[in-house]
Amino acid sequence: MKNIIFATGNLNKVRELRGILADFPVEIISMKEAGIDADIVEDGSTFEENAVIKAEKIRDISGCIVLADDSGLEVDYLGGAPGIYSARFLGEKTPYSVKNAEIISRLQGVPDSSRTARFVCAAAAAFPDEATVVRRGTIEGIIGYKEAGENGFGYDPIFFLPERGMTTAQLSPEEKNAISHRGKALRAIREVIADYLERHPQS
Ligand code: ITT
Repeated sequence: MKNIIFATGNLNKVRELRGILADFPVEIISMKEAGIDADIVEDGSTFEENAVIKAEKIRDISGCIVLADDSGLEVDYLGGAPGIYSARFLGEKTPYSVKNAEIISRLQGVPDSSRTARFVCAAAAAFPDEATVVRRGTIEGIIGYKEAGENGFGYDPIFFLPERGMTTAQLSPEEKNAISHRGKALRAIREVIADYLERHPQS
């Protein structure tokens, strides 16, 4: 089976990706499993640019097909923040309970209609001999009034889906993958990789 490296240091992303691509006949290996320990500077100005930076850096090191995900939370009332800085918001090592509490407090007194937000995921596939392809997926919701749910990771406990009456941290992993930004972006990029592999049966 073909090996594809997933260029991320975030084990939650690896877990979700393995669920989303469970029926895709490729072996997804993490950077750690591939023995790659690279420091990647995410200095792009969009999710897409950062996803391409990560995928191409690891492609250059490994010579393999490489997938990368750059994602985050855009809160409309905060002008789209934390956006591409979602991992770095209030400091990379700050617990998400603190980051989530801060977002809730910045929205104190703001009504539901102005609490709109979205998760964005740009998924990039870099190839040894072809141009990199990037696809975006999003999911719309509102910022909740308190954390709820134990599943997922990061900002999931405050990302409330009005039509479901719960946060993405209260969905099962399968339910989240079926509707999430990451699920949408990775299912789109799966088509791109499948097409590449069909044209490169020996790769
Ligand atoms: P890599 O760059 O190594 O992949 P990272 O965690 O630094 O890992 P990003 O730069 O893409 O990843 O930052 C994304 C952040 O956005 C992530 O750390 C979460 O805080 C948040 N995020 C992304 N997807 C999310 C999701 O599905 N649920 C909750 N929070 C999410």
